[in-house]
Amino acid sequence: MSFSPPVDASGKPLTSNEQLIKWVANLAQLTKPDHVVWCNGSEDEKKRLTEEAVAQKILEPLNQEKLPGCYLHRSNPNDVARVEQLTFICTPTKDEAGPTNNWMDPKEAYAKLTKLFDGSMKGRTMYVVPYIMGPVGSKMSKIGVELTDSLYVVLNMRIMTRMGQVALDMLGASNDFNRGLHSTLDCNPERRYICHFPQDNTIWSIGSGYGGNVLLGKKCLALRIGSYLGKKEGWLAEHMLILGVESPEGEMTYVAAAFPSACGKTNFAMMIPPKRFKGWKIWTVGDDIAWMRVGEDGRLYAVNPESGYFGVAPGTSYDSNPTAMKTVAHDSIFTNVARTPDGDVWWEGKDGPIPPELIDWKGNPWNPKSTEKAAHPNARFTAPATNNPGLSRYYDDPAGVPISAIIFGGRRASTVPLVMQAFNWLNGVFFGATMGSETTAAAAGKVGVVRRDPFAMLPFCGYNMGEYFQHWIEMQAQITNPPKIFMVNWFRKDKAGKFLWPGFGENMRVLKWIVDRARLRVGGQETLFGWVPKAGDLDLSGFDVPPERVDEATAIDVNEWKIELESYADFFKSIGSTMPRALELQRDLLLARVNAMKNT
Ligand code: GTP
Ligand code: SPV
Ligand code: MN
Repeated sequence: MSFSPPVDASGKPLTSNEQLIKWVANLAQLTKPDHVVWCNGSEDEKKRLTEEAVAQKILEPLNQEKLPGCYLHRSNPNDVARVEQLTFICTPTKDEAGPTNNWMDPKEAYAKLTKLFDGSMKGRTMYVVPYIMGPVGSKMSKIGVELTDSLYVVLNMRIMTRMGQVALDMLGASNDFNRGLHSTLDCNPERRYICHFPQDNTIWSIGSGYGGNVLLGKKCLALRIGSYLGKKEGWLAEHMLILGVESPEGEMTYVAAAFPSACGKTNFAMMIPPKRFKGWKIWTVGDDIAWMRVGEDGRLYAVNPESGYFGVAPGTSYDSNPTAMKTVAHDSIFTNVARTPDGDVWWEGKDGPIPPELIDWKGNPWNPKSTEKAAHPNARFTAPATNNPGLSRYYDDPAGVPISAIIFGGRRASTVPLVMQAFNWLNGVFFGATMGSETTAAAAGKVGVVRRDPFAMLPFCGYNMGEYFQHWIEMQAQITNPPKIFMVNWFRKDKAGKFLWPGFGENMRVLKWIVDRARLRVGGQETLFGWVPKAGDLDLSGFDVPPERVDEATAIDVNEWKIELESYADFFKSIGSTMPRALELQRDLLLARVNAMKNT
């Protein structure tokens, strides 16, 4: 069998990169596929692979009149989310991975996975998927090649990354590419491992076919390996959306925001401002990941390494996120959603009446009396960024966009107010480092438990979390023109357990204050913990929420904060010797202020 790339009509091979060809050959010898297929990213190839996926029942065509170019995929029911307990950082020492990551010795990991990969592609095809994370030709971009035996992965990678010939051309003869290997094997959780080898720029993933476990450009390269490279090379790889806010006068302000998985990044990045904000427009640069470097003017510039959205379907509707609904209307892949008898898609929280009958995400008949959900709570759509009617025209700019504000936000039923601005960079890093959030369906495990999720990076930081905090602190020296830093919470609840703040488009009211603060043109009230909007600073005109609910959403309860600050102690201690003293002192300072307050 030939492991070499095929030639085009003129006899020119896709690539003559010897290191790449040799590496593919070695891993093909290990995994023993029947065929090796190099992907060039062309339309013809997409058509052919889609037909194959349909023939193999990996994809099910949806109603091509209602949803042109759209397909449904049902994953194995045991394989519906990222698996954090099976995700490993394989560094020479355990300390390099740090206390928040699962660690495996690289030798042991390679040995264990080599056994599993041996012959894992027998009877199957190995696809060679070259891809770029980031705009073509940008010095911020990185190249990866994923070897996979899953057509679902290939077709998703085609949407989520700049895939094919374009990547091989950018790579040229260089050996600097991420080496990704993936095999679905028998999709058995007992044989499921997602292993990262930062020192080798290598990712091996086996035993899963789902999302962040297998689309190796996304969380594995763009965040885990990316954060490691960022530390080494002096930049930031973050779990952040990037959006541009355009005012009616045409002023553009770029904002990056880190919210944990399934906590509102896609929705915020595609927000439609309410009527009151006539003439305001939100442009999406990215909805999940930001790579940020300091520019010559001392500002932080961000690119979105991805070229598509792997977004949460449940809760997405014309009411909550019309931009997303338009984005997924064609050429999209739906995973684990329900299907209507006429080949449309459905999920909990979609517009309109609940259909009387459906095929649920597992492929079983469903009706409104069924006790189970029709779509899996972590059901997703994969859609090309270019489908997005609100796509920023700078989304593809190799230079990135200049960031004026960074926002941290979690899903918190209490304590954390609607919005607060940090006093300074270090205080902002403290906001990021102490972020807490209730767990969601984006990862396997119990949902709704508050856990610390620093920078929304707990599952995605590829090295020691304490050193990551230190990296953020040290970046200040480089960023002479820094963005302002904020904390938000869209998820605070009243005593009856109802959200106090309507969220979604109404978040524009908060964003407007953030933009005005970043541009130093609106007031704020100093509190013990940060700056908050003064009465009247938040634009609440045309808002149908009673003022007392807004007060409750924005309130800061010193007693709750005392408990909150005290709760950081265990977390900081768990980071161990790498925990930056400067952040511990931030906590001590705030606690001292709380205590002083209580004594007066
Ligand atoms: P990942 O793709 O997992 O990283 O998630 P994400 O951060 O992009 O989250 P997404 O925007 O997909 O939102 C996840 C869930 O949060 C959806 O079910 C939304 O309905 C809900 N959500 C998003 N924004 C808001 C908001 O402002 N308020 C409330 N209450 N819910 C929201
Ligand atoms: C997340 O969990 O943060 C996601 C989905 O964006 S996944 O690609 O599965 O990581
Ligand atoms: Mn995410």
